[in-house]
Amino acid sequence: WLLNSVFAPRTVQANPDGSAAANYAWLEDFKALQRKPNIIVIYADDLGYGDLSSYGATTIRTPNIDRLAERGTRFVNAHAPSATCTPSRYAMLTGDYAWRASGTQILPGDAPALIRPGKFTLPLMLKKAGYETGIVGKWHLGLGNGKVDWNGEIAPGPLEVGFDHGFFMPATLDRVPTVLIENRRVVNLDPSDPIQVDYRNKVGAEPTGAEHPELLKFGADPEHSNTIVNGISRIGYMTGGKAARWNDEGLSDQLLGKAIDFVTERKKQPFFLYFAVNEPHVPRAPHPRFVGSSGLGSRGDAIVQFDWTVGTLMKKLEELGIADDTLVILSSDNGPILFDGYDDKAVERAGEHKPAGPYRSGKYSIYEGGTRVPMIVSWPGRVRERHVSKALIDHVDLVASLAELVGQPLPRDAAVDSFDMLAPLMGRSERGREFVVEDTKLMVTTGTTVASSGARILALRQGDWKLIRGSVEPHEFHGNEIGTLPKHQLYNVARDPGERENLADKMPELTAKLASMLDKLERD
Ligand code: NG6
Ligand code: CA
Repeated sequence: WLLNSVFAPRTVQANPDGSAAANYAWLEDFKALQRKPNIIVIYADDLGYGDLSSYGATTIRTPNIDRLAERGTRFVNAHAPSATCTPSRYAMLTGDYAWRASGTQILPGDAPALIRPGKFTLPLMLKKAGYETGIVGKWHLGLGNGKVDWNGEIAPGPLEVGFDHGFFMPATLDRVPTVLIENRRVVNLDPSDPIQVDYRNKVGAEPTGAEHPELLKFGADPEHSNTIVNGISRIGYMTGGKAARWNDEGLSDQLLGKAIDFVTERKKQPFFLYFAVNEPHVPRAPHPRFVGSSGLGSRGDAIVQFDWTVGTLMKKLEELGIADDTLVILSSDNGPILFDGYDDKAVERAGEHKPAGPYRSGKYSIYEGGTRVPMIVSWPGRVRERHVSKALIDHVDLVASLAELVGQPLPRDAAVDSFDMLAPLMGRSERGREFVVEDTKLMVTTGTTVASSGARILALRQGDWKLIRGSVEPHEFHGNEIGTLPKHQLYNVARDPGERENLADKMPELTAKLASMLDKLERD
């Protein structure tokens, strides 16, 4: 039964009562709509399953996101495709799991474009359906063809893989260059102060965190102790581009402003906005008006800032009269982490707060905490309201599901891991995927930086069962267990959400069956 259901064709599934046709009346309904819905994907960075009050957080309050959940469907079994940023975003945007491709580990800020022009992507598909597409925020999928010239045209990048507009950061908050790019150019670049970036050797004469810790707003580990920008030492060295550097405390407002401009200018046409916010990724430097707002230090304050951002954007949609025409999907690229390189007291201030909720570990981990993330979908009058869905779903499914929504065919051999989950996404069916593959990589040091370029660790979720493929001795990174063991692990995540009772020895047959299923999935 396992194998048959896994390899079932990528078709729309009937509801449990079998009444597929009747259940699809709503789909026919909105296919007949004159206007296709706008689509906004709000993708948080390192936000955990337990970080929102609608997901059980009691210390942090997130009223704006909770309201979105009340007006829509809240998923409790949703997965980011991977336990770190680059592979999750790669999978979400292409519909292919990252482990099928090479080079899909956490990228340095000067890495070449990972999604090559010509590859089928979510924004490309939506463009074909008449959407204007934009990204605002974190890219972290590489730029250019090798050596990027930050002072010239930067391509390929988002514009070469389906986005009409881009206002984005090359990589992460903690990586150089700490500048924003609009379409193909660095914003506010003064040609007489050119940017140079190097991930191995120091460039220019600017102080580093390692040399001048007294210049820092907060301390950092050796990997985060290179060039200091805005009182924060980063991963990698840069010089020049002084006028172009972002201000961490104001960045969130700046990105929100761009997101608001994007939707305002396009309120008459269907648009797709990928709003990739940074909260609560390190370094956490929220705007002063949020400092102290959570009682949990800067990580909690960053989450409150994110909540406010979501509320402000939603209010704008209402003011523009397009709230009812806009499908909003809010989720996170991977699970949570408290300490991730900066001494911001996130661990000490966490108190009783459980960033991964009931799940084990968080970012970087193959345990549920690594990829089980909050996911909220809302579209007033269309997506079921006040609904909690247990459907198993993965961000890799957005491509096929949204293609179904806008009536676009998927080319053969494209988006191979993406299933049409439109019915569950709309809160109309509890039947999600038959299986999900969870993914991470071991963190290793290459040169002076640490990246997830080690062994790939995979797990298979099938119904309530989870097999973690045997790999290496236990590892941990920044206090999060990676979840590796030399032998396979088997858990029942419904009865044992914390993955404490390894049933592999007790249930060797199921273990072997799931392991061979995972092998087959990987091969095909
Ligand atoms: C790691 C960084 C970490 C973070 C992560 C990427 C070190 C020691 N740690 O390499 O701070 O930037 O990469 O996070 O360098 S992610 O959410 O974009 O995947
Ligand atoms: Ca992340």
